[in-house]
Amino acid sequence: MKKQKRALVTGITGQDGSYLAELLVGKGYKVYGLIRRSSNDPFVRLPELKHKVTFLYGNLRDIATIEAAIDESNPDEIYNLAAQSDVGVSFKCPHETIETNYYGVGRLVNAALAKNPKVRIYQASTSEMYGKAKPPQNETTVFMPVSPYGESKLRAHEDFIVASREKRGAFTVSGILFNHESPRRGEHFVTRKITISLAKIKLGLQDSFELGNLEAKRDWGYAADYVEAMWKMLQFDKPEDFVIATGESHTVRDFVEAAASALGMPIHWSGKGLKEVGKTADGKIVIRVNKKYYRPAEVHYLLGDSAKAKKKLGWNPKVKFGELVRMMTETDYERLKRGIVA
Ligand code: NAP
Ligand code: F7E
Repeated sequence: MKKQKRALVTGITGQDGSYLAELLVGKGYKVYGLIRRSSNDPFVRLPELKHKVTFLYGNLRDIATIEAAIDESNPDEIYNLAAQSDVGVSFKCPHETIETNYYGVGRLVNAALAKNPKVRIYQASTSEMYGKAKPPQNETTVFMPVSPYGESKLRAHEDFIVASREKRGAFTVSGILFNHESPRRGEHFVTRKITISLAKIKLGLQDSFELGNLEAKRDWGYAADYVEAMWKMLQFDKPEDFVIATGESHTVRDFVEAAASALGMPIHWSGKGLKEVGKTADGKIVIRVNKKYYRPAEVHYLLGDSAKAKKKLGWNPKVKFGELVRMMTETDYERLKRGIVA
């Protein structure tokens, strides 16, 4: 009989963690998830899955808990999804960001390789590492991060993922994932903020909301497609890094317009810069621009080229921008209509 594979997933209570846990459980893995004492009840909305995952208390900032989780789970594969993942917050909390996203990765990788040098490790790297680099960005593009978040992820990628692979022969890989979203996306990220706010406005539960930079361009894909790529990277015959993206880029403004259209409530813009507003057909102001949501340094244009993943992993995004925006907007509208807050 084939041995049941064992996976340890950090960040399992996050957006990607929940989709990845579903995928791995579906593939017959024994799944362990690292959770913090302060984490929300994991999988409150996925009760069936909750009973199929073994949760272990731990924190990437605490080496003893990492070692204990590795001992107990004895994993064949580790997916490190845990992070202080909010780029805007990273400017305000650089220490916490670096502690978790840089030193935390070092603790996990070193402890895992000390226990089992053959363990396969996936690191959640990011398109934020490209920063100012000219689009389209792929595996050969030079990284130019502009935020503490991007910097922390880049340092972890180079010092622990690439270095362990090249100097120790370890199976350590980075998925350089561009933005990916879903109805499970955290509410402080711009896509979910937009879909929740517009759905509330449509239902008469809110009058208006504020945004920052409307011109930033992102390559937005669907999280469930992206966790499949993570798994494929750890099944590949060699440890290599891969860019995962849709190859389409849209502005924040495009996202607002598509979400508003999905609700049958088109937005008309007027004014410029910080004075710009978005109005509904009856002239009611529903969107304002507020400097508070601008970042000290912005990544203006991300557009990923995932030709390598397509060729070597056979990975393709199934859901593109239009369908993603509709899915997120309709899900939030239906939830709010039934009185479910998030
Ligand atoms: P997310 O929803 O913000 O989830 C982050 C997870 O990390 C949560 O489960 C959180 O646990 C956990 N965490 C935070 N600090 C921790 C610590 N010190 N110790 C242990 N766990 C900790 O993020 P996501 O969107 O699923 O993203 C998953 C990973 O991919 C992250 O590393 C992110 O940086 C990276 N990434 C995301 C994207 C994207 O577009 N989504 C793109 C590229 C890369 P609590 O529940 O306890 O807070
Ligand atoms: O911002 C602009 C903001 O916070 C997207 C994380 O998953 O993807 C994510 O990072 C854009 C930025 O995501 C608001 O300035 C305008 O240009 O949704 P976001 P992000 O910063 O791209 C990468 C790949 C990751 O790795 C990260 O973990 O939208 N923007 N107005 C706003 N952003 C927010 N959050 N809120 C606003 O009101």
